[in-house]
Amino acid sequence: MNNSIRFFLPPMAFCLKLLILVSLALPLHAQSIPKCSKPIVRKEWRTLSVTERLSYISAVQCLLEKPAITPKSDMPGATNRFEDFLGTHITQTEDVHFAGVFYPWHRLLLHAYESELQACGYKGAQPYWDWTLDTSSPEAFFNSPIFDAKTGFGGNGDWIPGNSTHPMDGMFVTSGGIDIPDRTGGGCVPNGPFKDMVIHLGPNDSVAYNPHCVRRDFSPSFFNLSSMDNVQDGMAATDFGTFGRTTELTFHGGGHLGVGGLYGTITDAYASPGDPIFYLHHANMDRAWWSWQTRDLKKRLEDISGPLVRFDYDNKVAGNATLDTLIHVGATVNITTTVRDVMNIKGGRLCYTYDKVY
Ligand SMILES: [Cu+2]
Repeated sequence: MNNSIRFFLPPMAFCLKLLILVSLALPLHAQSIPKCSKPIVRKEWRTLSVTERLSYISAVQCLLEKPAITPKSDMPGATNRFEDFLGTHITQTEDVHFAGVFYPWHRLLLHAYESELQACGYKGAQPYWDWTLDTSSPEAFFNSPIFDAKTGFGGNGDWIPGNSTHPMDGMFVTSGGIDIPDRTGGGCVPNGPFKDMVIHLGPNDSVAYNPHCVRRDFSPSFFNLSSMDNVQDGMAATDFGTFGRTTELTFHGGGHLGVGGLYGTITDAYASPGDPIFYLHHANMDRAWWSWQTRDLKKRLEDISGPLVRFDYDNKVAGNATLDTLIHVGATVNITTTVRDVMNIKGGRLCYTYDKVY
């Protein structure tokens, strides 16, 4: 064998091996990770046509009519498909709030909920509620199209007196002891497609069978936490840890406490997904995270931190979440995956986008 051939052969063998490897790997790869070529587009509630809004509402009602899938042994109170999602939030609340997985976990939950709405015949994407359009005045907030009695989720509850230390007899304080000085309601959803809607899980961390109505208790000063100023403040964060920790308290808190006040369902840290508006609020949370990510996408598709144990911001108990940290949504879908899998809304298992970013 002359020198030139000897030189030639090993690379040749290597190339062949590579070719075989690549041809074996390609179809597998293509199968497991579908390409996201046509992402569905999430839009702001009021920009949907009336027909689109009504079809979203019917899909939520469809979830309320389908039987629960979660075994009664896990969640005795879960009575319908909507409450499978409520239950998965209740049982994981302490692991997924004030922790690094707050944003990734809720992204996964929303994706699962959106898929379930589509299984109910809904053709669109999960809409979001851009609260910054409604924070200019209390009137703007109260009259937001999201609360419309025909094409929205209904409005504020009737006035119920009381405060966190002296609630009215028989009333449960959902705010976790926070007092809400300018609250205005507290009663059951008074009108619209979800008038007097009943949920069977909660309040708080209970998954026992406990039928009670969904309540609203509008509180304008808390709602102001969801202002554009606070959104811009969040956008200015240069690392995910700061972004997540700050905004969970500001515009995240605004949507929850502003609509839920002292007695409202969406104020409840555990049972907040009992109010269907929760999903529009959290779609906007997700949009805020995506807005922040797109401002330096390459870097921020991999930027994750924040404590594994809630409130453990100094890592005295455990470390921080990483791309390999596992997140889980039970209920109907039963997905367990890594944070990495939900970092990109147009890759991996996710395939959606937003019409606009902050
Ligand atoms: Cu939550």
